[in-house]
Amino acid sequence: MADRSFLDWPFFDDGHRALAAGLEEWARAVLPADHADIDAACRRLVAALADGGWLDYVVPAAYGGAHPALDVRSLCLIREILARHDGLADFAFAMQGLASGPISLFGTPQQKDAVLPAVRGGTRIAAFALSEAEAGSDVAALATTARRDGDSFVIDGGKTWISNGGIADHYVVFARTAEAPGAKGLSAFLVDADTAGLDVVERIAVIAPHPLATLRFEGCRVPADRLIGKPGEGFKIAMATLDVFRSTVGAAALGFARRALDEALDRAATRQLFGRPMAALQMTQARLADMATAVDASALLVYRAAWARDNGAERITREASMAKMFATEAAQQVIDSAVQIFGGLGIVSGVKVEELYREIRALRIYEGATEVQKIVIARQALDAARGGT
Ligand code: COS
Repeated sequence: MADRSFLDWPFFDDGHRALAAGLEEWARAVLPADHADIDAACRRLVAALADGGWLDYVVPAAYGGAHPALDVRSLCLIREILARHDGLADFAFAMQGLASGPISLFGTPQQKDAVLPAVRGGTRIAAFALSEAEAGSDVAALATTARRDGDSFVIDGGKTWISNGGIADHYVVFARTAEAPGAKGLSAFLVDADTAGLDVVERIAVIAPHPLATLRFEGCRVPADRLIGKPGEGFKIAMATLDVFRSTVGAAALGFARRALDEALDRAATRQLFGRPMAALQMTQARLADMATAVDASALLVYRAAWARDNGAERITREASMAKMFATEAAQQVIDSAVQIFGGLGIVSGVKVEELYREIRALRIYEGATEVQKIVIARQALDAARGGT
């Protein structure tokens, strides 16, 4: 049984505790999903998450959501619990949030009406199209262009590593509109998947399978009312969305780590070695102690970031980066230790810790690799030392 004592921390209220208990019960009944066909599994998971009422947490109350604005602690709790049960369920949930986040935060009322109720209802699958072959970490270097032409924008270029690519109903696409060089010349657009000139040119197979694709835009014309926010605000929209969702990546890593710790505790207690349970060996105990401490330290950083945002902090860039970096790196170590405790069994396909070992790897890369988080954290620390914000 995973540790629940963290739910008594002052970051949470009774609503969060009820949410965690309800989702735990639901997850035990419904997960893990059948992953045989990943696209179909994702579609079913999105529908099931909607039926369970869990997608109410990815949109604001005005569009059927559970809270007036996105409650980051709820998003983190949900990702943590889903990840502990089934990485693909976490993925399906997270993408509905990340790829509707720019609309929730910056969309026009018309865009919100068109997208948010359907995302919440599980009838519209969402994708966030930022990364390019030559611009993932360096967002300001994006090369995809959007040229104004009368009442439309015409998008040309390519995107890659796009989660839900191939099954999404819409993509939030970031492109250069060139109001200024670099970060100040990007804009965001809501592009329906069936728009002429937008093609899925490659599906990418990865170590922990989920829908992932490369997209090509060739003369892809979208009405001007598909612009999200103002021209030139794309970088800010991307970063503000990532501020919210980066903490949730840390939360997913935390869920994977908690599961690995549970599996390792169970294994250490039951596996006999040198005539006694493995847990009696001090080397095993040392490992378990490090794992348990890493889990709690991750939880503190994740829920601190989420709490700060929910309590009105306008930007939680530093807190979110710390949470994402620490929790994903720590989870990798925790899971590696769990595999070690399992010995040969830990690398057998289909054994839970083997699955976690594959699941965790991408989280140290996507939504800002660890190296990017270090840049962000160091900049903030240096700014603060110089007397900035
Ligand atoms: N919220 C709002 N505005 C922000 C912001 C945030 N979190 N972060 C930066 N900005 C603003 C800055 O304030 C700056 O505006 P001013 O010049 O008016 O102050 C502007 O945006 C440019 O910021 P910065 O100078 O930091 O831009 P850089 O190009 O140097 O940014 C990093 C570099 C690495 C921080 C950025 O490109 C990044 O986060 N990259 C990783 C992106 C990512 O997660 N990719 C994965 C793809 S999504 S799966």
